[in-house]
Amino acid sequence: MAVAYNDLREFIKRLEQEKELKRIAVEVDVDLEITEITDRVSKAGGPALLFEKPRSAKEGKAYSMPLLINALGSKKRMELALEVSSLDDVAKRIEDLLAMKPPEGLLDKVRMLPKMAEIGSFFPKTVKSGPVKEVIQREDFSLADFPVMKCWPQDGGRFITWPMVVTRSPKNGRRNVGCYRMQVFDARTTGMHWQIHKTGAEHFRWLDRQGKGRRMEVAVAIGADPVTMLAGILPLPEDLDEFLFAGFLRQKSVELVRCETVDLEVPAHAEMVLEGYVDLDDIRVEGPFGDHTGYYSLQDNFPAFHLTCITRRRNPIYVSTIVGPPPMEDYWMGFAVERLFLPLMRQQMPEVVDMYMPPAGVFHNLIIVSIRKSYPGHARKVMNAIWGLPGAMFSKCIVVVDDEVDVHNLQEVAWKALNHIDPERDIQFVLGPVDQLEHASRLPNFGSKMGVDATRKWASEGFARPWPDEIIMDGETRKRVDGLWKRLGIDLPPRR
Ligand SMILES: Cc1cc2nc3c(=O)[nH]c(=O)nc-3n(C[C@H](O)[C@H](O)[C@H](O)COP(=O)(O)O)c2cc1C
Ligand SMILES: [Mn+2]
Repeated sequence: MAVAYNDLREFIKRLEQEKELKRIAVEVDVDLEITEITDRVSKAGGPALLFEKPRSAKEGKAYSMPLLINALGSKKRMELALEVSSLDDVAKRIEDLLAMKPPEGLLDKVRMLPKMAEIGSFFPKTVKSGPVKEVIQREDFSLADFPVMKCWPQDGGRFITWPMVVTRSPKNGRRNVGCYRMQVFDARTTGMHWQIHKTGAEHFRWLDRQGKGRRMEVAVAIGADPVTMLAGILPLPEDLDEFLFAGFLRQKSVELVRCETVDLEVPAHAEMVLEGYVDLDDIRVEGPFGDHTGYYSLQDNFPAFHLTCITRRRNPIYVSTIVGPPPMEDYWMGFAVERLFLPLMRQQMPEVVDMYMPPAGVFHNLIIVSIRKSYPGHARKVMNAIWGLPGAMFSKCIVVVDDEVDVHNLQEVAWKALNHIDPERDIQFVLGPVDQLEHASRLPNFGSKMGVDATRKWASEGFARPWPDEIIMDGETRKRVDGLWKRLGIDLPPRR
């Protein structure tokens, strides 16, 4: 196993060695141009891009810091980030961790020690200082110095798209890290787009519930080792610290430093950190913004984030990402979520064999799950359980198929699912919370979801008719035809 990347720079170096990064020396505008270039590269499966000379014609500005984008936008780069040859290797580690039982006898406890020590060694470590403190700006700073992109034509402004937003729960003091976009309002104020279901929003509600103050401290890190950056987007259970999870994933603690003006810790090796606060009395209109769905998310109210200090490296690298019509970089983030969370899902539902979220479904619109069916109504139990999981709760359509179906083969899924359903009987609608980005639901954040039981139906489910066999040619005939194939002179490979 390789040694974890300490910071973004080590990852960039690795990407360059692997020919997975292209430096762009030409001046390119942060208004729309970077998006158009990155979108083309992204759709073609191209490399990460390091724009060395971002500029803004509108502001009449050449930025002093480069902009990295599409850093995790391929399977290969995601594997490089996690330092594995396949994401299933990480899934396996998570599975092993989950398989740990609480020790029963003394002998068990002794046996557990090495494993516990290993996990203990992944806890975030607070250190005295780090590169993110090379420059500390308490007075003289402005977001106008950062190459923040306007991504799409109808966007309401410039958006910081890959922040690691750190908050602490006013209820229990637990830390959370989430990636919530931030619209730049002015030199020292941004929006804080934590959606209603997300942990940052819950922390903010606790501030209100407790009634002890109107402000909540927030710290925002931009650019770090790739696993820490990824951890901010993972739909972890609310009370699980993303920095701890990042430490587990990279097999090395995340080093943290204390902020200057707020009581929070941030990655010591980050490229830059924005410190500040949100205020219950300062809620503003945010958006619109060209979003994951391939549509604009409309204007809505979100808290304003007030900056009190910026700390950074001497020559920081700004990290951005774009979302929009799929597939884009975020598809690969979703892919990582899918692979890493399969073991977590299986812990609660061992019957789940595999799952797939196709790019066109933009994470939450479609999830296909294969199960080993064991009892009547089993597919519906699985749907209901998925609608209760963090993240997956938003799944608008869930299609459940039998274990022999390859969920990654959409042709096979459609063929079998469409054959197996009696629509009125096998489709179930439920009402519940929907993703805040959902634009078709009857109300914001509330709407219906659909589960399709595409498993083979059983007599114990009231299906009294015989279920036909799937058509499969017998092995003998196949072998004979394989033998004949060359002589037939048909210009095709011998097997489909
Ligand atoms: C590129 C990207 C941008 C995102 N932007 C937002 C956002 O603006 N608001 C939001 O609530 N979630 C956004 N998300 C999803 C959250 O990061 C994700 O739900 C995460 O699990 C939230 O962390 P939490 O569960 O600790 O709240 C984004 C995800 C990605 C990959
Ligand atoms: Mn979280």
